[in-house]
Order: sequence, then structure tokens, then C-alpha cells
Amino acid sequence: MAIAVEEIIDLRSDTVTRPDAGMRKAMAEAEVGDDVYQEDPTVKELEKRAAKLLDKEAALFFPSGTMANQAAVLTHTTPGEEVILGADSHIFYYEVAGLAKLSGVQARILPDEEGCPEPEDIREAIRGDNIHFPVTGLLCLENTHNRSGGLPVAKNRLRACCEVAREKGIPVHLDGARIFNASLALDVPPAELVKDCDSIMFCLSKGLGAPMGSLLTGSKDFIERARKNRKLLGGGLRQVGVIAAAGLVALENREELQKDHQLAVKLAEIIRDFPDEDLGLANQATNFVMLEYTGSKGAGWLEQKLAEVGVLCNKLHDSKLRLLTHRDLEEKHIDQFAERLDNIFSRGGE
Ligand code: TLP
Repeated sequence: MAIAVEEIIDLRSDTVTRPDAGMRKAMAEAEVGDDVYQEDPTVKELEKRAAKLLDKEAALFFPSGTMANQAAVLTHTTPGEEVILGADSHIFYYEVAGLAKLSGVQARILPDEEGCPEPEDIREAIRGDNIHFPVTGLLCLENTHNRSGGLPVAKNRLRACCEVAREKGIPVHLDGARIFNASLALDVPPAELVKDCDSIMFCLSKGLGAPMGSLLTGSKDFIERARKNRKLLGGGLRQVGVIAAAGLVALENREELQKDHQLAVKLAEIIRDFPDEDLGLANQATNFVMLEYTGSKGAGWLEQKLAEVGVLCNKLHDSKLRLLTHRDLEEKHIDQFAERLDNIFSRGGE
């Protein structure tokens, strides 16, 4: 029996959010200038706002989170150094080996299934003074942690990791693509959460709904050096105030991420209570829901079946699907998800 798919329910990522009417209006009315000459007033305003929000000296606008992360690594390190980071971190796992290709550094990966490496593992990984060893140049952390299922990393845990690095004079970069989700989930102001990190990247184009853009924040000196590296990476932009204007609106959406977290709880309950014994909830945190499917046909089969009934999600590995909530979804979409999932299994999963 074919199901009429009235509306696609896109749970692949919070990156699928589209700019709303208010954002588009702000974009149309934005004052602009040439940002390579640092003459775009809207970009400047956004950078000022971002720095203030995280209590850092300065900020720099980037087209994407990946470019901002890579520019941060490039700015903190010297080729031939070693960077310590989680085996499941976005910078290591999803950034096309940029560490090696762009910065010429070696990755020293540590277990981070729970969202963050152990401070003791970091301590052991930091290189000592030995003629055979590379120099440890940087520690990278991530909050919320994508591949562990959107886990928010507690303030004290971040602090403990940063302290180990600081003792050895090693800078810390935080991939805070979803730092405002972490802040809401932990009920800790964002500036306090990132206090011990030297540089922080956060994204406007995920749950906050902007069409593109990320900010890198840190000291004035660091940001000036990062500006040159952004140019090197091809990220020197011109009249980009039209995009920064959307970013300023996006920053006002921070509290609304709470709605995404609530929808994720509802989605998780549906999955947890689902009567098929092969299907269950692996975990839920912030706006992430991880569905576990242990049936013999595999999670790829379920991903395909869901797509056929208009539910899009991403397979994370053999038995897990990743479903993210975001601002373009409402409660009715979660109800529709439940109906469509029911339909797949009541048809015997054929
Ligand atoms: N994450 C995307 C994909 O790249 C996997 C997603 O759909 O979750 N850091 C973290 C923690 C991220 O989750 C992402 C995007 C980035 C950096 C990169 O941001 P963009 O996509 O702007 O380059």
C-alpha cells in the first residue's frame, strides 16, 4: 500500500533550516561594504555581538563551521606539530583530513564516545621532551558533541581538560558549532561554558536558522592572524553584510532552541515506546535522537523505508539512525513521524 506523502519531515540535520521571513527582510535591508577592507558595518556588528556573547576580545565571520575550525587549527599550529582531539570529533571525522592537508599537522586521537576525552588521556598524550617526538601544538574539544548524539559536555569536564592543556602551555580550540544548545541544556551561560578555551567556533546555520555562517572568537591577536588565514583559505568575503544580517537575527533565536530540545524528547519517547523489539532508543540529548535498529535488514533498510514515506534521516552506522529536530519542525511533524513509522511496521516492514 502506497502512502501519500504530503510533507517531507526532514530530520537529517538542523542544517536544513531555511531563513524565515524576518531573516529575509533583514537581509534585504542590510547595510553592506567590502569586508576584506573591513568596511562592512553589518559584519562588524555581528562580530562584535559574537565576541561579547562569549566574552572574548574579538570575532571573525566565516562562510562555514568547517572553514572556521580549519582556520583556527592553521592559526594555532605550525606544520609538523601534533593536535590532540577526539576520534569522533567533527574536526577529525568530518573535515576531509583538513588537519593534514591544510595545516600539515598530525592528529593524535583519543576516545571520546561520551562526548569528551578523559583529562588523564590528554595528559598522557601530551608529548614530552624527546628527540623523536613531534611538538603538541593544540587540543581541540567539541560541545555539543555531534557523533556521540548531541551530548552537552559539562562545564567542569571542559575545564578539567583545558587545565591539563594550560599546565603545558598548549592552546585549546572548541568546536562549539552547537554551543547554544549546550548552554541551554546545561543551564550555563555560553561565556561561562567557554571561559577556559582560547578560541571557539560556533555556527549560525544550524538550529539558529541562518542560511550560512559561523563565527570564530578569541583574543585580538589570534583573530587578526586568523583573518589572514581566512583569506588564504579563500574565505575573504566582500558585501557579506546581507548574510551577516541573517546571522544577527539568528542570534536572537537562541532561546528558541529549547523548543527543538522538547521536540527531541517527544521523538525519543515515541521511539523508546515503539512496540517492535528490534527498534529502540539509543539516546537523546539536546536536539539529537539516536534510533537503534537491530533487525537483520540493518539500519540502512529502515533509513530507506522512512525515506519512502517522506521521513529523512541519516544512518550513523550499521545499527543507528540519527534524527535531529530543528526550528522548521513542529509537534505535528513528530506525530506524523509516529504514524509513518507505525505504517512501515504494520505492513510487516515490507
Ligand atoms: N555538522 C553537519 C555535518 O557536517 C556532519 C551535521 O549535519 O551535523 N562542527 C560540528 C560539531 C558540526 O556538527 C558541523 C556540521 C561542523 C562543525 C561544520 O559546520 P559546517 O557544515 O558549517 O561546515
